[in-house]
Amino acid sequence: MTTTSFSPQGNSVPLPSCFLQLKERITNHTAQVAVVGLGYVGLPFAVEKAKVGFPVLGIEQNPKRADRVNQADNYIADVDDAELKVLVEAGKIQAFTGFDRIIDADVVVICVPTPLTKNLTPDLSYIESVTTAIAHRLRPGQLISLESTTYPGTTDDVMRPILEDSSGLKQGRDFFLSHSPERVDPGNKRYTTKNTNKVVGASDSLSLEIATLFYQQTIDHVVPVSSAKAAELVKIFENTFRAVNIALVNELALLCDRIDINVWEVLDAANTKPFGIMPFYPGPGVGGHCIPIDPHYLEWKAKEVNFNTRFIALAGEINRRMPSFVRSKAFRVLNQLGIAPSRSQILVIGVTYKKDLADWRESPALAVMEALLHDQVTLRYHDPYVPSLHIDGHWLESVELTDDAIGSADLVIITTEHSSVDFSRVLHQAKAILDTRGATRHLSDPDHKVTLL
Ligand code: SAJ
Repeated sequence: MTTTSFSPQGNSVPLPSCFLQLKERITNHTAQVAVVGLGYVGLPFAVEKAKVGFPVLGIEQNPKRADRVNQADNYIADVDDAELKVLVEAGKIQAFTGFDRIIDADVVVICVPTPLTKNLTPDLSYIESVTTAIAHRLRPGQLISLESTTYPGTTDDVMRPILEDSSGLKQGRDFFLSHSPERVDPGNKRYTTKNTNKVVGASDSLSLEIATLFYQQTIDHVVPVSSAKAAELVKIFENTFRAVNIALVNELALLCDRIDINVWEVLDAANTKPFGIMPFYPGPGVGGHCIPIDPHYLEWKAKEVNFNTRFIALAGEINRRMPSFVRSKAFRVLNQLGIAPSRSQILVIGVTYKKDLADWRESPALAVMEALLHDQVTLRYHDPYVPSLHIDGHWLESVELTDDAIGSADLVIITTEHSSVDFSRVLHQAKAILDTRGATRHLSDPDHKVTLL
């Protein structure tokens, strides 16, 4: 193992001994890894590290979650129950709610939420509080790596000062700091934590080297970039790319509604082009804790240099408009049936933010349902993943999708197209359907029951 590096003047300088020790512990998988935040990013990450032999400490603020991990009671769909059980029973993964054990960690990976405030500005409170807790326990030879999606500059300009000022230690000499954005597509069975290419950035060469080495132990392909802020921007660009393209097809759906063209037929045909296009489809809006949120982190940062990221603002505006468009289209259908909305019975199918997941955070279906409830619609919903919901003072329980539940509704609105739902049966039994996901677009509809978004 090389023990020297070269200064900008070309002189050979000895590598810090703490760097060499950390490198050795990472290479032989004895490095103690701490994962802060055991959610849909942190828990799968912890499992991957423990599977190759790293001892993993989970730091989870929610005591119920920490207990469930220690009982090997899995709560993340992308984690294999049996794998977690084996690792917990072998003592390879332990969860704690406090930060005291951080001092034992050689590598600390931070996977905490980065939400927005009510006026769409970044809320770094989780990152700041976790970084402060780590800083009070920081010791030479530790690698701190932020995985949370955030604006360019968070790692270097927010975290680094907290870590250095509280500890008196110096990045790149005493401790190492990197950004490696999570790239988890919840529910994606093909791409997992292990085989999803991973970008890693750091603003000094030793931090970049040691972070790249760390991620290479469990991820097939690691992509180093020259700085933490470049890595932060990579991820924000990825999500902005999606938000803008989803907004483009949503805007196309709004136009097609005006000029009476089937937007699904147009998109399906456009996507037959073998190059230069990528499938996106309209929907009732954009949910989850990434796409509707992350681009606004960049929008906020750009404003600091008096730059208006117009695509991000416009995409957000169009995507946020979709739930009210669904409401207005539903009322148009009811009016054509001669039914006043306040006297109508509506069944909503699917309330999660996207199909085959039990996650309804920021789900556009909830915005649609809230609007319908405001209009005194008699509303029921069915979602196999969500047994009950509390919306705007209403407590609703998912109804069984019986023929009667479908047939007794004046209108069925499909807001999430779960694979477990038999949409042919829904089409057969329903009086009328507003399909916001194109789930029925390839089914025969001789009685013209379906209105597509
Ligand atoms: N949506 C549409 N039309 C589309 C695609 C998506 O309306 O053509 C909607 C979905 O229904 C959902 C929302 O947009 O409500 C977001 O869906 P998504 O799959 O783009 O986002 P997430 O949050 O489930 O996962 C994404 C990742 N997804 C993919 O790459 C396919 C990826 O962008 C990030 O790794 C991840 O967010 C993250 O953690 O940032």
